[in-house]
Amino acid sequence: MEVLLHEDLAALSDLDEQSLLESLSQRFKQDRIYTYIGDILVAINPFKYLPLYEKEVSERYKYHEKTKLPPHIFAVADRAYQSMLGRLATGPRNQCIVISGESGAGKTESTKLLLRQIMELCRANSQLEQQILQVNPLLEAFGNAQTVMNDNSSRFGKYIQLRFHNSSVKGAKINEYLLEKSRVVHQDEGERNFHIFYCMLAGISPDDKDMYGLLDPTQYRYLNGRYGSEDIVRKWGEKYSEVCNAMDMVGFEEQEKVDMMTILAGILSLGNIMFEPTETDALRVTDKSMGWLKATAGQFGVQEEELLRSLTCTLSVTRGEAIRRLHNQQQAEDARDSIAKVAYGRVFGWIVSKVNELLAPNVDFDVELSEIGILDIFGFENFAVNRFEQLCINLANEQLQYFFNHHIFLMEQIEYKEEGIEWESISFKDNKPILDLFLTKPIGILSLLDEQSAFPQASDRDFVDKLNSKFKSSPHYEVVRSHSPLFTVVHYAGKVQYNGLGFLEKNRDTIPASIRSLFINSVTPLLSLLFAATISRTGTLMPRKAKLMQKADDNFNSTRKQSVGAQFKHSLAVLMEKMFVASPHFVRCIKPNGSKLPDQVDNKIVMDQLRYNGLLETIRIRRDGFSWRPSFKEFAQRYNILLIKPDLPLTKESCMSILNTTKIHGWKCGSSRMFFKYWHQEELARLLERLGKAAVVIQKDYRSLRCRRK
Ligand code: AOV
Ligand code: MG
Repeated sequence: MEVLLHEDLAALSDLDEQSLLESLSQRFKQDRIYTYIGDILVAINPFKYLPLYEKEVSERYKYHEKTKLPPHIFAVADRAYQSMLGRLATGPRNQCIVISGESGAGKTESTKLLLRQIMELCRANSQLEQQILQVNPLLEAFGNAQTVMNDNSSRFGKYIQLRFHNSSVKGAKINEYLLEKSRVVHQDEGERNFHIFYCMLAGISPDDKDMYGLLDPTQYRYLNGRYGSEDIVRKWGEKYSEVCNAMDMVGFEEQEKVDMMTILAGILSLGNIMFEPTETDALRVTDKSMGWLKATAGQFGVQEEELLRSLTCTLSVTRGEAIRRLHNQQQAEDARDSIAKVAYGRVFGWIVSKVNELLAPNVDFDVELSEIGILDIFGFENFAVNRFEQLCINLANEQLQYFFNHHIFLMEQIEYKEEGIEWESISFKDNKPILDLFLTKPIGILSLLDEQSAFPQASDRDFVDKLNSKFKSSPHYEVVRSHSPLFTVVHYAGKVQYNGLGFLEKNRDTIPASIRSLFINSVTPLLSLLFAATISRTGTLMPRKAKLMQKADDNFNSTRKQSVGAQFKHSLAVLMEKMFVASPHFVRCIKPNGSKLPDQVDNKIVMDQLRYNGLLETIRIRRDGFSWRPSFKEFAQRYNILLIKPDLPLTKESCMSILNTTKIHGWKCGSSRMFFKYWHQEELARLLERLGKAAVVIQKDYRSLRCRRK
């Protein structure tokens, strides 16, 4: 029993898959949801309230000694913060906390707890710290939604950068990745639209409801005619006031708030516009939905005729001549849905840019500031139907798994070899080939998608045929025989079958010029601003001039616009660049069962996660390996004080003499660096601290002696 309850699995001498599962689930049954593997935290989602995060607990974990307290998410915050201050060890000052796990495993909750504890550690209790915490409800309302896997599923990825000067926070920046805009117009069985729609409808006052032209929630097609029980509606109502408070706090002006809500109402009305063919070639709005057309035009602040035109035809310019092409019914419905998606996407981007303005008022990003980044992306997904969005989400998870592998297995073992450390190599499931399948140029999945997207006549079928012909012999790809354009990717976390329908359109994501000019001419100030300016990848609004120079967006689809896939690939690469030069801290979230239930462990589901996360291999490398590897110079510089010889040469011999004065054992010496176990860092920090205290005592004694002498 004792062994089963071990808090650090890396300390166990013998462990196989079964006993690993057993240890974790025994601990889980006693509400011990956190377990260490050396310096890595494993967190199992309890799906219930646990009294683990009270003020008093938070206090206890501030500047704590890891071995003295049970594993905790607050401990990760503490470690990142102290490392950022240079208190714990050598290494880069910038830190990143990487939280991974499949959808519903607890990443977003962990992120919130980490943020809260880091803000507690800064202590100053300034307005900025409060603001950093308070923007979250706003982002979640607009960016999260209920899915079959998670009632509060993040439908965008975020990397939060906290910037510090010494110990206090000076600013924060949120980078958002790939909001799942398609959710605005379509949700699968058992899923919902973004929270904000339900919150708004539940929480708004009757007067405001009239002002925005909102009707009964069950009327709206984009909400699938579904609303919720009284209990749920009450909760949404409460959430709405939270969102409104957050908006006030972020500093939205009254008019901006009104505009934003009116745009949301407009999106809902727009969704109800239906079309039917006429006797001639033209298409008309059904009689029943004429009212919705009028309502939408009013809410968007645009001319009804102009809205109708942009729904029912496309204007293109060929050799200086404007040519109008009438839409068929499908094209009109697509135009309607793309207006809804682009409007929602722009509102979201604008909110993020407002939040960033608030959180980094005067941060000069050139000044030497240190940083803690927290990455909370959308977890690995495998639904009944998987679309372009799932492909991007799963690619991001693939990239994160690679980052983990690279850090934990690859770099470490390469250094053993280079430095002549005796080592029995530990194999791990390298997912580089899967990453290459997506990212390689010119024949990765994303490049082929771009290639096909560039042909106006190409179909989704053509794209999938192309994949089939290129990758049919790849071990990570499977051809699917079907009338639909299906294909399967064998991901690190399992096989996912994708439906290629809509891939080309979603990847192109072009806004027809008529829609842009429709919105630019809107009398709703916010709407016209959102389309006159463009929103950069980082979420900041850029003036139109800069945008034109960047050629980011296009008119009449004539200039080349970067595809969604290419943009996403680029932002992942930028993110990885940032993370590779920081000291990483890993939190591996595990979902105990597939039914969102407390106190239940589904052995198969957990075992699958342990396997694809490579947790057993991680335990082995943390147990046998040396995760901290400072150069002789770094080590001697920092710890020469233990020998009380500040002018010690920064050599191997000095490192050895320093260590020989301590009782620390189990370290090794390479050809240019030292090799330490993960716990050595703390032992050395303790020695330094004791020495620091001793120095204070000596100083005090000396002073009192002098006083007495006087
Ligand atoms: P995710 O971020 O990993 O999924 P969340 O953090 O949203 O998952 O967690 C899902 C739900 O599990 C939350 O809404 C809570 O109800 C519950 N939960 C998670 N962690 C805790 C905890 N520490 N204590 C109590 N309940 C918890 V996704 O965003 O879908 O990939 O995209
Ligand atoms: Mg989440």
